[in-house]
Amino acid sequence: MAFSRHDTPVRVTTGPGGLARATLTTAHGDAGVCLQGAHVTHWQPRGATPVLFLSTRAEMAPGRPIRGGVPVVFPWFATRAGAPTAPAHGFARTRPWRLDTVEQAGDAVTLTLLLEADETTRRLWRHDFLLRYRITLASTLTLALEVVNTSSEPWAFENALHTYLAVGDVTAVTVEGLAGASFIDKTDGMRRKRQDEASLRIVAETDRVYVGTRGRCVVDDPVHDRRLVIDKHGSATTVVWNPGAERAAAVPDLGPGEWRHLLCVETANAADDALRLAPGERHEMVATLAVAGGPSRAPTRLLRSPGPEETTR
Ligand code: TA6
Repeated sequence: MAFSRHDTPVRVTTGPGGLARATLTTAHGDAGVCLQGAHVTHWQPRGATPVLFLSTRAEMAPGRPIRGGVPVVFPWFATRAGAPTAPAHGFARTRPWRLDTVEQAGDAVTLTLLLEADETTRRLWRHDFLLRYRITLASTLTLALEVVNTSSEPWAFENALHTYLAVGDVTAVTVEGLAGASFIDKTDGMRRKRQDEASLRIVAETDRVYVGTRGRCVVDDPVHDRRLVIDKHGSATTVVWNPGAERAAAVPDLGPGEWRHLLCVETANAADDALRLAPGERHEMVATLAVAGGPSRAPTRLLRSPGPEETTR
């Protein structure tokens, strides 16, 4: 269906801190996207509590990262190797992106945002690139990040959709989908470990980079009586992060006690899974978030097997 200005499900306004913000409203729910960072700050399916955590102390200001929602991480994950003063998680999350198109198909709406190299990004990372990010709000939220090498030489990169999920009480949730996977434990000197437990419980500060993990994760939240289902493709890394009480107290843009209400389950390519693109090559990573009922009333249609791995490389 062609997009018409008269029934636009998308409004662009100036939000807190003077940042441009797109608000999406469809029959399925609402979402908010800050054009700085192409940062999805809000997703609330109709009748549900918000799926994404956003800190009450999130800083909304030009050039500052936002605590919560879905920061887009590129071209390096966390601290850049050999450059400890480079901005954590790269620059994509703090650069102004361009809203390219709004498309409507039935009751789904897709926003496409673009980011290209400029003088600021070249000062931090010398390569030319194009990022194309498609955000689709339907009954699910689908986030598709395409990376294109527009330069004349090959380069390597890491990326992540650093998704802050809103949970009732992080100490009560379980994360399914990572049994037997190897991870780098950032809370224990980057030691390599294996998850022997069938499901993960958050009992302390948790900061794990699971490598070689391409499957679905399910966060079972008994307090909200729902399961958050994350399907992905083009991603070999899953990051699970919660700062725990002590570390959270030192994070200035997190409100008191808010660590309990967030769990990051990130769709990524990082560490061993960093990618390399030749000139003209592209790569797509897609995360689809869905809400299913609690264990007692889970609709099985959201619990199908993930589709085959699809990348455009
Ligand atoms: O993805 C997990 C992580 O890398 C943690 O180590 C933690 O630092 C978190 O990201 C938040 O990073 P930020 O730069 O947003 O404070």
